[in-house]
Amino acid sequence: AACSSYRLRDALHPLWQSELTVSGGTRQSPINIQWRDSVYDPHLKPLKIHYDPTTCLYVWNNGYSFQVEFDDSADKSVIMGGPLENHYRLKQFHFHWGAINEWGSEHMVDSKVYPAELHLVHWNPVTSTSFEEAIMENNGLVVIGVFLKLGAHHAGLQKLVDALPAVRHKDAIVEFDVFDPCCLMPSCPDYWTYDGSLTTPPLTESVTWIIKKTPIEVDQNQLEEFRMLLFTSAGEEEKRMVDNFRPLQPLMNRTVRSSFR
Ligand code: 1SD
Ligand code: ZN
Repeated sequence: AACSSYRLRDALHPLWQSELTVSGGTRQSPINIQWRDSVYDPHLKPLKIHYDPTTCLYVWNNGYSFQVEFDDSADKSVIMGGPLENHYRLKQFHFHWGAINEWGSEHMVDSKVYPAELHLVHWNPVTSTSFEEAIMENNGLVVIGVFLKLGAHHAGLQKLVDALPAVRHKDAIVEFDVFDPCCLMPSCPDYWTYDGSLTTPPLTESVTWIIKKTPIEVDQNQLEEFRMLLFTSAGEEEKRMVDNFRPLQPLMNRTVRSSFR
């Protein structure tokens, strides 16, 4: 029953009407990561993250999630190492979450679903001149995925949560300065990596995914603040921004590699 309601949501959400016309890909996201089928790769280096908190610009409600945008005009907030051949620039981060704690993440691990998932979206400044160009290129993007689980209050996340009432409606935007998204990263370095796609239109198969093994903890109130946001613009009949995740996609002919044994 839950499964068919996800499909109904997909069919009804305006963003998703275009998916019906996307032809079958071979490396779509998200996926269910089967721990025992993932392959340890000793050549995978530790992921290096250098974010400059002053490159953080604003937070906006794009009608599907809330997104924190960064100045990506220079190599100031970058990641390197891990499975990557060069550095990638941070463009934005956003979350996906459920109406209730029982679901919300896009990826799953051994069919376990988390209440929310953070995506930090980066682009390749060596092979592209802009984020928009990188979306269309093989290896153009790297998205780091971090699961959120219910637990302790997250002090770093709270600064962002406090900004959310200002962007309750679709298209609302508010300044959001000097934030280091590193505070949203689990301390454990372990990750899985695989070749996939964006999980929203245009669903291009340009993403190297790096999924952190260890979730971060957030408390119930913080998740409830996510759920207070709206898909709708001011003046429209209010629709809560919840269940903004794409259903699982087939693994097909792909291997998920792990940085750990
Ligand atoms: O869901 C996001 C979407 O909001 C947008 O940020 C897009 C990039 O333009 O990325 C997707 S996702 O594939 O990172 N989930
Ligand atoms: Zn996402």
